[in-house]
Amino acid sequence: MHVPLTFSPEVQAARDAGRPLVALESTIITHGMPYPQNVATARTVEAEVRAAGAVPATIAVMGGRLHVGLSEAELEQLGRAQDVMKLSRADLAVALATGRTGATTVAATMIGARLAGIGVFATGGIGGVHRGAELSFDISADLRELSETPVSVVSAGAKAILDLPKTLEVLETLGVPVIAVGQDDFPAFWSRSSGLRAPLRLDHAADIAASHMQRGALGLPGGQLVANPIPAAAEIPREVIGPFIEQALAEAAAQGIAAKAVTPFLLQRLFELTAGRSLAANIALVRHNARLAAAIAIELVRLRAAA
Ligand code: PSU
Ligand code: MN
Repeated sequence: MHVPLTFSPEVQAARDAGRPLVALESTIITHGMPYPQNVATARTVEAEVRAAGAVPATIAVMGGRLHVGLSEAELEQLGRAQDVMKLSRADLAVALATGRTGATTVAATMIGARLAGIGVFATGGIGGVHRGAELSFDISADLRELSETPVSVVSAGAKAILDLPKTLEVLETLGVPVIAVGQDDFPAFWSRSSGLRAPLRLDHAADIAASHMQRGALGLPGGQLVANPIPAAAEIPREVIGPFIEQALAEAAAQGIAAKAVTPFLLQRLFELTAGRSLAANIALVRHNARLAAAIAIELVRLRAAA
């Protein structure tokens, strides 16, 4: 059986010409932001990738096909749709086999990127170890995917809605390099610092690309978590966002929100509690990550040509 892969014309042309490609996820569109800001952001992020000299490939499952690169109309359709499936590693095959439409999480987008030969992927925040995981066992499949699938994921770290120390511990156990960019601390999405030191630091796209290639040469599976802090001008300081996070978490617990619904619930509540400020920060950091991912993609093409 083959994978029902569909490349957009733009992505197909980039593949044919050996141009740098950057994968983008779609759960951020369907479950991470409200309409219409979600579609506008997806377009802006794609434009950032192009302006930085690479080609964007937004990944989603539509009508039972794994799309790598979405047209304007497909992006709009996905962004408007209600009750879109949230597809992680566990769900991808069922969705494809049964002709469904769904958005890909970080884990599923990594799988799509690997199938398309794309080495780098830009997003906002990754899933991680949820607070209270010692009781709920809620640990995102994104972490294991990073240890299995050779794609470098550019994020702004992980949200403080998660248990960040435990998230870093699990990544260390899984052998995933966690690389802060331009600073020593692991960033916390809306805030530049989590107060925790990242295990590794690289300040240049060329080094991140070289390290990505070196992992392949070593025969190591898995990718890299590149943690790029939000631009200072867009930051929401930890002491400002902290109380809202506590409130959103308390509401999730009181309402019995569980499993796949946890992350979307918290994101929506924070959007409401911060009167949209969380969303503005989110857009700024994804754009910033798109630019870094494009720079890494360009370096990957250069290194592959030299190899
Ligand atoms: N964290 C965010 N924003 C997001 C997500 C996570 O700050 O949009 C999305 C991503 O698609 C991520 C997924 O892969 O949620 C993780 O969900 P879960 O925790 O259910 O694995
Ligand atoms: Mn989960």
